[in-house]
Amino acid sequence: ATLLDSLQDAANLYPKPEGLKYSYGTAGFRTLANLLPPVMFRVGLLAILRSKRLAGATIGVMVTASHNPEQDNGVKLVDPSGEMLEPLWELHATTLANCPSTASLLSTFMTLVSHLRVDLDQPANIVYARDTRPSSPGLVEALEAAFRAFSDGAKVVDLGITTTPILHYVVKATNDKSGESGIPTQEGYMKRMAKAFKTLIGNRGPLAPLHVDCANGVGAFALEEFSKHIGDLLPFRPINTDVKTRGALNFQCGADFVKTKQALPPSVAQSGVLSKPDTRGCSFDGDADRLVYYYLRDGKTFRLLDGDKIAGLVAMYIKDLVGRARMHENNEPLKIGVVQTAYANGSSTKYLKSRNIPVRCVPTGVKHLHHAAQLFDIGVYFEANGHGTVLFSPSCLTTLREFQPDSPESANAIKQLIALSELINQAVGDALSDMLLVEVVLAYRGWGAEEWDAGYEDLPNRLVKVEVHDRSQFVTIDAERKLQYPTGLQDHIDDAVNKFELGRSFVRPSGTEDCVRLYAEAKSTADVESLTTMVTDLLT
Ligand code: 16G
Ligand code: ZN
Repeated sequence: ATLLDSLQDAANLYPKPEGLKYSYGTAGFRTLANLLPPVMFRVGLLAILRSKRLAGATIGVMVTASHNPEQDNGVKLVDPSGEMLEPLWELHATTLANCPSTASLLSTFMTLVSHLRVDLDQPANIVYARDTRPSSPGLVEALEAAFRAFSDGAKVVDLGITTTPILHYVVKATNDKSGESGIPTQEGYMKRMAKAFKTLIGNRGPLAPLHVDCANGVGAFALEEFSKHIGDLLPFRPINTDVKTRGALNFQCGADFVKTKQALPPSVAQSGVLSKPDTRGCSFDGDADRLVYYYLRDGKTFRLLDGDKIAGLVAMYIKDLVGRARMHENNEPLKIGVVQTAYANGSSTKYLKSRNIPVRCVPTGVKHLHHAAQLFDIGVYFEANGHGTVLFSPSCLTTLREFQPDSPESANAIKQLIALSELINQAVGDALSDMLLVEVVLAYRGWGAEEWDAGYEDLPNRLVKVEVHDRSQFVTIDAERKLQYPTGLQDHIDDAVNKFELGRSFVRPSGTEDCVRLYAEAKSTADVESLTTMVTDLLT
C-alpha cells in the first residue's frame, strides 16, 4: 500500500468529533482526555513531518496535562534543541488537528509536505513519553498508530512514564552529537546531575532532610530514581507519591495548588512535619517541571518561596561565583541576567535591580522566557509559578572550560560554575534539578529557608480569573503589562492603579482557559483588595 493508503486506514480510526475546535496553545494541546485521540494521531503525523524536514533530527512528543486535573490530558512537541516547538509549526499542528474529515486531513497533510518542502524519503526519529495519567496509554496508542502508518518505519523510542523535563533532556542530548549535553537516557541524566551535585555540595553534606510533595505524579518516580544516586547526601522525605489511586494526581497538592492557594497541601499540614524548626519543604507539579518551596515561620505561619524567590537566590549565587572566578581580568565580564514575566512580584524585581542584576520582562509562557534568557551569558529565568531554569550560553561554556585561573579560589569557582551548568537542565526547567540547585545555594550560604526568605518581602498581591464575553478582544502590549485593546480600558486601569501606593495591575487573556486574568499588587492587603475590585468592575 502507498503511504496515503495506510494513512487513510489509520486516520479513519481517529475521526475528529464535530463542532470541536482544537488549538495548540502555550502548553500544546490540552483538554479532556477523551477528546484527544484524534489530536494525538495528527500530532504523530506532524512530529514525523518535522523530523523529516530536519533531515531526521530527533523530535520529542510529551503526553501530559501537567498540573491540570487528572481527567485532562495534553500533548506537546519538543524541537531537536530540546526547546518548545517552533511557533510557526504550532499553527500547522492546529490546522491538522482541526481537519474535519480523513479526506481533508490527507490533503492538508500533502499540502504541508509541499509547502514546508518536506522530503518524505528522509528518515524520521521520534522520542516520546507520558505522565502517570490513566488516559495516557490510550493516547500513546493513537500516537503510535500515526508512526506505524509510515511503513518505511519512523524510528521511535518510547521512554514510557517519565517527566516532561527528562523528555526534553533526552531529545537535546540525542541530537547533540558532541556528547556535551550528556548521555541521552534517563539514567544518563540522573548520573550527570548526581555527579554535579556532589561536586557542588563538596564537604558541606550531608544536608538536612527535605520534604518533597510529588503531587501524586511522575515526579515521585524521578525523585526515587535520583535518590539512589546520591545516598544520604540529601535525604528526601517524599509526600504525595500515590500514582495509583484514581483522582489523586494534583488533587489538593502540588506546586500549582500551593502557589494558587498560598497554603500547604492539607496532607503536608496534617503530617506536621514542617512544624519543627529549621525544616523546609517543596512541591513539584504533575509532570515535574514546576517547583515552589515553603516553610512555617515560627512553626506556624506559611511562607511561600516561589519562582521569584528562586530566581533571586540563584542569580545572587551565580553573581558571587562569577566574582570569585575573577575572569574579568582577561575576558569580557560574563553578563548575568534574570528574565521574569509581569507576574513577578514587584519586590523581587526591585531586589534584583538594586543589586545590579539586569532584569527583562517578557510575555507569559516558557518559550518567551527561554529565548530572552539565551541573550545573556548566564540567563536565569523563572515564572512566579515555578517554571524556570538557568541557561549557560555556548560561548560562556567555552570561556569557562578554557579559562586559566590564577588562584585556588578562582579555580574552585570555575569548577563550580561548570558543575552548575551540568546540574541545571539546559533544555527546560526541571523541578528535580531546580530543587538540587536551591539546595546547593542554601548549603553554600549556610542558610535555611528563613534566611533565604529574608532577602525581600513580597508585596501583597491577588490573581483572579474574570469571565468575559470574548477574551480575544483583549490585546496586550509591553510584555502583557498594558492593554492596547479594548480601546481606553488601560487608561481606566492606570487611574485605578495610581490611587494606591506601590500599586500595579494588569489584565491579560489566558492562553490555557477561556477567561482573562487580573493581577494586582500594592503596599497593603487592603489596598490590593480595593484595587482588584476596581479593576474587576472595569472588566464586567
Ligand atoms: C502554560 C505555560 C506556563 C504559563 C501558563 C499560563 C509552558 C510550558 N507552560 O502552562 O509557562 O505560566 O501557561 O497560563 O509554557 P495562562 O495563560 O492560562 O495564564
Ligand atoms: Zn508542568
